[in-house]
Amino acid sequence: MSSKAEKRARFDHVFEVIRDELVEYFKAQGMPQDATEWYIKNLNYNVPGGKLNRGLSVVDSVEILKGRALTEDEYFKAAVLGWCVELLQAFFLVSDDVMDSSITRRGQPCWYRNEGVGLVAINDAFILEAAIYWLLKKHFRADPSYINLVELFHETSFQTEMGQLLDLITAPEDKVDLSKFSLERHRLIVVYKTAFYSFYLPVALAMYLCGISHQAAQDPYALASSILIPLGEYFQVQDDYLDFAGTPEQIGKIGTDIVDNKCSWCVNTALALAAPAQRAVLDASYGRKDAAAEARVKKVFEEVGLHAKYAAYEEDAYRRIVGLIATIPEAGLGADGEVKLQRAVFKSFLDKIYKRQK
Ligand code: DMA
Ligand code: MG
Ligand code: MG
Ligand code: MG
Repeated sequence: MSSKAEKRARFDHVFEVIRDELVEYFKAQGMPQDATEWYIKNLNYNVPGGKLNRGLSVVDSVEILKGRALTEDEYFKAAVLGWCVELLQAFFLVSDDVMDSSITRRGQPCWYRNEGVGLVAINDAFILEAAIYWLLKKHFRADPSYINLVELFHETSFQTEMGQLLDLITAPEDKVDLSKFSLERHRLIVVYKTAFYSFYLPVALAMYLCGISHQAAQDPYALASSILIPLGEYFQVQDDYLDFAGTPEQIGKIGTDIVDNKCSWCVNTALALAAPAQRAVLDASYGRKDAAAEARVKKVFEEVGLHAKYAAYEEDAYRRIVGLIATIPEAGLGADGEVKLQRAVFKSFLDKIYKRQK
């Protein structure tokens, strides 16, 4: 197997190919020079440059499922699907940063904060999403998996949008009410806003591409989901924790959850541990657009021992997910004569995020 850097370079090359295809189409529609330059800048600024965990997981999963090196064409198709997931992610992140009033992303200003962009970012997000369906049609129109791929992207987008709705209405800007928060509410938010698109989607795409079919008894997709949704929940707890504990240099973004009144893992965990005086500080200072208030909240997070709680959560989540992976039969799961779902798909994804620092 090639090194991590080689793998990434090969994957990055496919981005250039699909970007150029999209730009050619854009020009062929009669779009003038200024619009074309804007579109190229949107694609280059927002699509590559992340960790690529989601996109690379499509390729890795296809390789594991097939159990052999991919042909040039198989690799390209898996990588196109990987970039479709990264396009979906770019679409969500550009809009998420507007809604969360974020400052930086991937170590640069959020797209909407660029000179002259502002609310044009809303349309730029839509146009990133549109690219997914254009690419699926171009590269998979004749593939037996085509309709499954299209439906999966649509369903997953709907789920993510439900999650973003829950995230936003649980965090009203003008009235902070911590009694509305709970770990139950948090779980629902993170499963919908993150787990489906970040974890189930890449693996299910790989499964469809490999021709794995749904089964009435012991459906491989249901089994995959039963592992990937908890994995996604764990990933978003990491994201919440890093929003508080990570430095901007480390995570590439400035944390905004406390100021934004978010129902994050951190505040829910702190609420369960806070003494009455600490609770009073949280009630008075959480969700306030004020750096001193944010610092008081962070101090309470430190006092209640959030770092140790998180370390314990992470160990427990890891063990739990390893246990879930073991529910897959050692020989794999799937219909006779088809590619079978393998434990290694999930182990590979878990290893990508365990103890992540960014
Ligand atoms: C992430 O929520 C969910 C989506 C759909 C982007 P978030 O606001 O916690 O993400 P981030 O911390 O990256 O802004
Ligand atoms: Mg955000
Ligand atoms: Mg958000
Ligand atoms: Mg976050």
